[in-house]
Amino acid sequence: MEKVKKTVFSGIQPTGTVTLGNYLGALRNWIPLQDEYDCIYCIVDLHSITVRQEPAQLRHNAMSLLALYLASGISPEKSTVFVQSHVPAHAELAWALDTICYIGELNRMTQFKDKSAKHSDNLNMGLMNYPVLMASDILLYSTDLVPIGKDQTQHLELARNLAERFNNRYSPTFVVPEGFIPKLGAKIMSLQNPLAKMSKSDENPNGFISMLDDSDTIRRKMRRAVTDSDTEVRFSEDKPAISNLLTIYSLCSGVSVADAEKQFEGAGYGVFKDAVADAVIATLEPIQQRHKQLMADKDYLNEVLKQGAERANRIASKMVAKVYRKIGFLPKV
Ligand code: AQP
Repeated sequence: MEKVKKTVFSGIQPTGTVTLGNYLGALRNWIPLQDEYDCIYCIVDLHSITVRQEPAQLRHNAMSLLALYLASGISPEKSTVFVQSHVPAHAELAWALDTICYIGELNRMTQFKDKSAKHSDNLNMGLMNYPVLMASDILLYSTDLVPIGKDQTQHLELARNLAERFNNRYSPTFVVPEGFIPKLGAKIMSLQNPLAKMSKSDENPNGFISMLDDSDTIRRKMRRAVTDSDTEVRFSEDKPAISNLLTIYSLCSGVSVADAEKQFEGAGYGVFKDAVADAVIATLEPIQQRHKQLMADKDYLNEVLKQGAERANRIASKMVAKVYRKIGFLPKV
């Protein structure tokens, strides 16, 4: 049966507090899609344990991330919002996909190489398997479109390959998904190292702005942000630090990069950084207020999760049953 609306799937890991990078590169772009698509937004907690997590902190992070989704404008009436571990089909399909994914494909993944280097004391199978679980997340829901930051393009490509491989080996089953990467903000860089992406698990908190940082902290981190050698506020490849700040400024203020360059001509970095801080604060403050209210209403948040899990389970369990049947497993009696 033809779908009336196309399906969107995306998720964020509850590995810490979502950064401005996650927001500008991903979360923010999810909001307008809700009117046009069937959107499924997941808190991908199964992914998060590929790196060691403290249980109480993980529980808190997952709930706080849900509140951030809603505070940012995700509507549980329009979209399906749920926690990955509440839907067993994610792990069930991942196992089947594992058996058609080659070790060499996973060994090549940049994120695996980066995270292996960072967590050499915990080189677990999950870390390597991460992209297969992500493929499962996406393929379970016959997803057409996956809004992601640039860092996830390699993983999405694997999901497409696995979908095609399964379809060819058995029969057409999965939709082959397309990525949706924003033109501006697809890779927000660290404030301390403009050659590395802004990451919520960065050991140096000055490298990222958390969506829940208060205004003083945001201003302080912005003032400490590294800059490039001259004093010109200009977007260019040889000015990665200022180009990153211009991207943040443009996305938060709505002023185009070209207009911002004119606006800060001859102004110097100090004035520019303060203006970037103002724009970020103005963007995050209303979200933070709604987040605070939502966190005080756990009954509501739990109800959202319950309904989201029911909806997601209905779709996902059917897909797993179909896949298992095609593979040749005995049907349940
Ligand atoms: N710096 C970034 N700029 C733009 N987009 C970004 N994303 C992540 N960092 C940036 C996008 O955010 C979504 C959710 O990411 P995730 O939490 O699932 O995992 P990640 O990509 O590994 O993000 P982090 O912040 O770096 O998490 P940790 O530190 O735990 O590994 C994705 O769509 C991602 O592209």
